[in-house]
Amino acid sequence: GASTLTSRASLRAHICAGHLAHVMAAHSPLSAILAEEAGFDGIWASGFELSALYGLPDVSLVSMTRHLDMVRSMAEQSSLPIIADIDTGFGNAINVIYAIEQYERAGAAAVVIEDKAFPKVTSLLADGRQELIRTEEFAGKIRAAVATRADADFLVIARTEALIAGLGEAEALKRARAYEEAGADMILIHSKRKTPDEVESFVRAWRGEVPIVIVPTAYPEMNESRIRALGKIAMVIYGNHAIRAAVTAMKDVFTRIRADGGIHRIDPEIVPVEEIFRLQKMDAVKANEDRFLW
Ligand code: SPV
Ligand code: MG
Repeated sequence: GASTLTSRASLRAHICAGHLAHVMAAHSPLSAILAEEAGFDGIWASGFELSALYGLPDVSLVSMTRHLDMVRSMAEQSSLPIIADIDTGFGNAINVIYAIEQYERAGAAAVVIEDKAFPKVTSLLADGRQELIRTEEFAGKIRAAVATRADADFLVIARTEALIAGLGEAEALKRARAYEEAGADMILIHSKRKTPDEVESFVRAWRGEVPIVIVPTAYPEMNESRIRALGKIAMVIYGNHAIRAAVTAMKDVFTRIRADGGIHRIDPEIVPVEEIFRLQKMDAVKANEDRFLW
């Protein structure tokens, strides 16, 4: 898009100016490139998507180094700010200190840390076994993150799973308040309710100063015009639509090739190999061949 954000400073400025940041999940540098070309304002380095890419459930199995490596690889290929999903922060506040140092160096613009116990269980599962840590303990993790960041524009986003865990709005508000006091730049409120009412009620009741982040995967009717009308929300994350799009497309194409007995019918319906060359920046290789392969 015309107003593509290209740094930590611009992400913070965008949010402080009251604009809504549109953030797309990615699970690879290639999906990050496509999200940038589509005009999103940021990349969600989703733990769910990366777990799924490895064929694993999202239950703290993907190590910090594996996730960090992906963040670095995305930062090499996309200039968009990367919002890193660091789950529980890989342990206690001591682990969070190391994680913040690493993610900041890897080029992330923000981290989201959630108040679940390690190992976490994925949020959207209907009967997920959800366990939260004490509010004071999680506030300590947020204070550790804020104290550790070197760049003041690096955003520390505190995510409460109180609604996901079925603890109710009062507990969610109490936790969000404590996390704001601990220094969080934004509060992510997550819900697996199929309708927006639970999140809308939280947002209306929120009296804090910091803006809210939502991930409306479970309640897709909460579109951008409804989000704007509600106010207080500064970031919307489309949490797993890159991996779901990839699965949809691959299933369809693979099935068709088997059914058609070859690639002859699908060929004109998928991007040509030249489009992959473009995404790989093969033109730069050609130019360098002319310059240097003498
Ligand atoms: C993720 O994308 O990894 C998230 C969002 O944390 S959710 O899967 O809905 O918990
Ligand atoms: Mg996650």
